[in-house]
Parts: sequence; C-alpha cells; structure tokens
Amino acid sequence: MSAPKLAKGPADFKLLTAGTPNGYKASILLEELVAAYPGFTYDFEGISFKSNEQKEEWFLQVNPNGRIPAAIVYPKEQGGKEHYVFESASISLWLIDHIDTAHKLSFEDEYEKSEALSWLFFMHGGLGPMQGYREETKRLYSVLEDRLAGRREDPATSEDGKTHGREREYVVGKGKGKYSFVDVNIYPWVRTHAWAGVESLAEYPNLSKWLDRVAARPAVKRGLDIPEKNTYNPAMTEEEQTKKAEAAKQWIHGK
Ligand SMILES: N[C@@H](CCC(=O)N[C@@H](CS)C(=O)NCC(=O)O)C(=O)O
Repeated sequence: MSAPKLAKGPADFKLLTAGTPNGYKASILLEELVAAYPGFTYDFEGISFKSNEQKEEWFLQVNPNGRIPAAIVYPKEQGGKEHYVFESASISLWLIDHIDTAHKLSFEDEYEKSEALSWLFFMHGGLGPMQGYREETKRLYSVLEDRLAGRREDPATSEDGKTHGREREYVVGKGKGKYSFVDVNIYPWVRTHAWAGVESLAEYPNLSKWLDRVAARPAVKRGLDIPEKNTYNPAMTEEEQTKKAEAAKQWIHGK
C-alpha cells in the first residue's frame, strides 16, 4: 500500500526520503529554498527501509537504483509531464537551476560555478561513499580542513589572484566564501563524523568551526527533522557509535 506516495500533494515538487545523510542533503536544501523564496513549497514522503520500500517497483519507477533521496517534479501546466530526479547531487542541481534563480545559495560567476561543481563532486564521489572507512574519511576531512584554512585557493576565485588565502567561512566562493548548496551537501556527512570512527574534530579546527556555523542555521535544523524528528545524539557511547556506523555502511554499500 505504498504507491499512493507518488500521488501529487499540494506542491509541484515531492521528495521521497529517509532520515539519513543523503536524504538530509535534499531536505536541508529544500528548507533553505523555502526560507529564501517566499511562495516556494514542497511535499515529502518518508520511505521505510525496514520494509524495504525503496526496492518496491513503484519506487524503482522514480529511482531505478532503489535508494533515497529521489524526487518527483509534477507538471505545472495541464497536459505537462511528470519528471523524476534521483541521486542527491542531481536533485541539488535541479533545485539550484530551477528554484534558486536569484543565486542565493549558488553562484553566477563562471569560475565560482565551476569551483562549486568541483567540490560537489569531491563530496559526491569521495566523502559520501568513503565515510564507512576511517582512514580515508580522515584524509578527506583534512582536504576540507586545508580548504577552509585557506591553504589552497584557485587564483581565478581568490580575491588577489594568490593561491594562499585567509580562513574561509564556507567551502566555495570568493574571499571567505558564500554559504551554498555545496556546504549543504557536505554537512550531513561531516556531522556524523563519530559514526565513521572520527570521534573528535580537534585535528580539524576550521572544519569544526564550519560545522558549527552550518549547524546553527534554522533551515538546517528543520531539514534534519525530515521525514521525522531527528534522534542523532553525538554523545552516544562507543558501542552505540559502532552499531550506527555499521548501519550507515549498509545504507551506503547496499544490503
Ligand atoms: N549516490 C546516492 C547514494 C544514495 C544512498 O546511498 N542512499 C541510501 C541512504 S543514505 C539508501 O537509500 N540506502 C537504502 C538501500 O540501499 O537500500 C546519492 O547520493 O543519492
């Protein structure tokens, strides 16, 4: 009895999701867009991993890969067609292209735009899939730490054309950077660092400050409560963390 989840609700956009890092990328970005664009709304449906809903035929219609997040874009005009979007990065790019027309969470400048894609795909191909593996996670965190410490800048986007800059507030954008969909895509993974066996971010002071900066945003907090109230507790015991990390590996690498 789940196919009804595909039916259109009040909004033109519906997210099919679960309370996991890849799902939060989409729900946080959607909450940021709701805050930034009065009039923009979306619907969501929770997908139950317990009953393996994401592998049911109706869900595979939207994402043939059987994973969340996935999204349905309903036609605005009569006679128009539904459109399915899957893969968290692809959903982010669709939203940026179609909703973020004033570039409040994205970039207009061609070099910043390209830089945003570099860091988005660094995230998508590296950090997400690798966060089950402690040593590789630590290496990727130090790439982010160096970036936020301003140790390696692109001359085309640094303020003075230099390759060494100042500390950055956000991963992409000129100067100290601008909060964007790229930070949104990285945040849910760094937030659960303890699950990946990296209990403390003390070795990564700039990454740690960035994490607090992003976590303080009201839309980020709201996005973490979709599809249901978030229960993540960073003060879990080591045993609980190991259990969570094992579960996380299953979501990422399949069952
Ligand atoms: N590359 C995909 C990964 C999606 C993914 O791994 N989703 C997990 C949750 S974080 C999932 O749906 N796992 C359930 C399953 O594999 O059956 C994306 O970025 O959207």
